[in-house]
Amino acid sequence: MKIGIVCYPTFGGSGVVATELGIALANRGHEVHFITYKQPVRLALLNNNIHFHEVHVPKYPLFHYQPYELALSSKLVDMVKLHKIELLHVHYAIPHAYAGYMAKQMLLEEGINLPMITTLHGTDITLVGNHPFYKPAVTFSINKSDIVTSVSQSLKSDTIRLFDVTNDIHVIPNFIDAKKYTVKQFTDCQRSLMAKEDERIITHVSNFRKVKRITDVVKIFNRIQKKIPAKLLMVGEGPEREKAEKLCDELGIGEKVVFLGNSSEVDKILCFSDLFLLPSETESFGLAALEAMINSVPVISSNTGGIPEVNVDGVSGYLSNVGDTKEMAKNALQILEDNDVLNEFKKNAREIALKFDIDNIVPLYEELYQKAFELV
Ligand code: GMT
Repeated sequence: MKIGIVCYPTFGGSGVVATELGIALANRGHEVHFITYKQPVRLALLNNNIHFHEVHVPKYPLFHYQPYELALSSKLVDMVKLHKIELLHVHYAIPHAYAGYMAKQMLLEEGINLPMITTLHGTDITLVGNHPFYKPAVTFSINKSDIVTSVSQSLKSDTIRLFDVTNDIHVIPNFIDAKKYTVKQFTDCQRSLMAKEDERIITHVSNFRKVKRITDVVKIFNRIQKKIPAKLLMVGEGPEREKAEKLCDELGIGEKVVFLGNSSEVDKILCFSDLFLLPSETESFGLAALEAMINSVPVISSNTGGIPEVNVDGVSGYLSNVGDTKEMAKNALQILEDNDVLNEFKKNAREIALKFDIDNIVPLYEELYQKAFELV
């Protein structure tokens, strides 16, 4: 099958999922075309079945805002015709589902009936998409997609609650490629680079937006480090980073917290981590938690959105109400203070993560692609 994938190419959950899905589809013999404004960060092009087409938006003095949707729809039309793409899979509703639908309509004028699948990822529904300025366009593009998927049951419920949806929503959870995480040797981890032998390593990975509650990460760690020797690794970049750095300074824990910025070595960092913190305000799925879990890292998280569908309370970690940093720290210590308990949680975290293995999930998308052809 020739599949066009539209996604955000930057660090961020939806782009990562779209890229990993595209790579998996290519490995299963499909021809995959990524169409976006930059090469996705996790995309290596050394594969005959993977192609990348960059969307350019020329600057013009009249434009206060560059019309990316327009450039994207035009590029989609051109690429579909040039490469005989048979199906479009757009990730993140804004503006991809809207641009995809416009491309679909333009192609229809030329007698090409292209099925379009939209995958909803989270903030396109819960934060941004729900804004009155976007809502009519998001509702329209959800309802006009041939097939809609959401990455969790919780996101499906949110979509139905917040939008006037007339389309069915299929839940297909996010995934990880377990094969990638089996060959690692403990010696590859180079734990000693980051912490002393007696220190527990606690990690947070995100894009440091407000929704991630970065200062809660620092507050939880502050309580932990008062009881046991520990180090906090903060991986990512974003608007809340400075606030978090200031808080570390105020609490006098600056030396125990390392801000690593964006990293392409997240797996290496997770390999030597003892605990992962995800106290988000909302999270449609929590791919970062799943990536921690497949690396045998237990998760302390909030009990919001789709996180409970991934992190199982008392098994792979613990879940608390949003903002309850005191309880989160208490739960973290419960896991970290005893080696046997920690090892049990580590084992469980990996076992649960294995259920989300790519080999179980990609066929679900392939089935829907077949169904999409029957619908157009
Ligand atoms: O919030 C992010 O980290 C980025 C965002 C995105 O769309 O790029 O992530 C959302 O999609 C991810 C992949 O499906 C989910 O794992 C995240 O939970 C979700 N983020 C939120 O809902 C806040």
